[in-house]
Amino acid sequence: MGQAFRKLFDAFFGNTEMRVVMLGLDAAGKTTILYKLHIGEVLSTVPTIGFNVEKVQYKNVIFTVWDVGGQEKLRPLWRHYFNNTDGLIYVVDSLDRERIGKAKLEFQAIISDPFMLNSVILVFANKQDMKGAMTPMEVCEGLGLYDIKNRRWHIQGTCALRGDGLYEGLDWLAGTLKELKASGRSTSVGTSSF
Ligand SMILES: Nc1nc2c(ncn2[C@@H]2O[C@H](COP(=O)(O)OP(=O)(O)OP(=O)(O)O)[C@@H](O)[C@H]2O)c(=O)[nH]1
Ligand SMILES: [Mg+2]
Repeated sequence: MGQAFRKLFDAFFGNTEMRVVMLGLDAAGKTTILYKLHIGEVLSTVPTIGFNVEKVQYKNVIFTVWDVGGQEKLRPLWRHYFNNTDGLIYVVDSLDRERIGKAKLEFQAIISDPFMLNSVILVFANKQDMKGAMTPMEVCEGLGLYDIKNRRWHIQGTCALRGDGLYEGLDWLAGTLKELKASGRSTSVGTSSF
């Protein structure tokens, strides 16, 4: 579809495009989530070196989702994906209690970056299918979400393998981004799905 026609088509059907960056420590489940959303299937993944990017249509929102490798040596590259980002999806391996402190440090660094100050924050507390996983509330506390001021955030428990919670998360993201775009302002309300 030509670009002008695409814009007309989107305007007519009320489609909105949103750029979302998905980050989190290695093995949190980012690539699994991306392809579960994009093709509806669980692909066998290898650690991402660099990034994957796919468009995901949900209702009348077209999300361009950037999934960036989370290994320690790759994390300095995350900031190159920050510009023009409407939303952050931060994925946490809820089974990884040992690294929740590390996950918090990286998370706090992302959300305080000047290029990320306007992005809304969706946290996926992933791997909820695993026995012994932290609950979304524990992940919430672990990341320090309650201390966030003047930002829109939401936490959602997910199981990427089954797809549980993923669309609920996108629903919140779409609704919140549309609301903010319509009002031209942001508010400091956090919500959770425990
Ligand atoms: N049990 C369980 N395993 C999951 C879930 N989501 C992902 N995994 C597994 O976790 C492992 C890592 O998943 P990836 O999607 O490759 O992780 P990633 O966040 O992309 O990792 P990097 O690319 O290294 O940053 C894979 O073996 C997945 O099958 C989940 O919800 N439950
Ligand atoms: Mg990956």
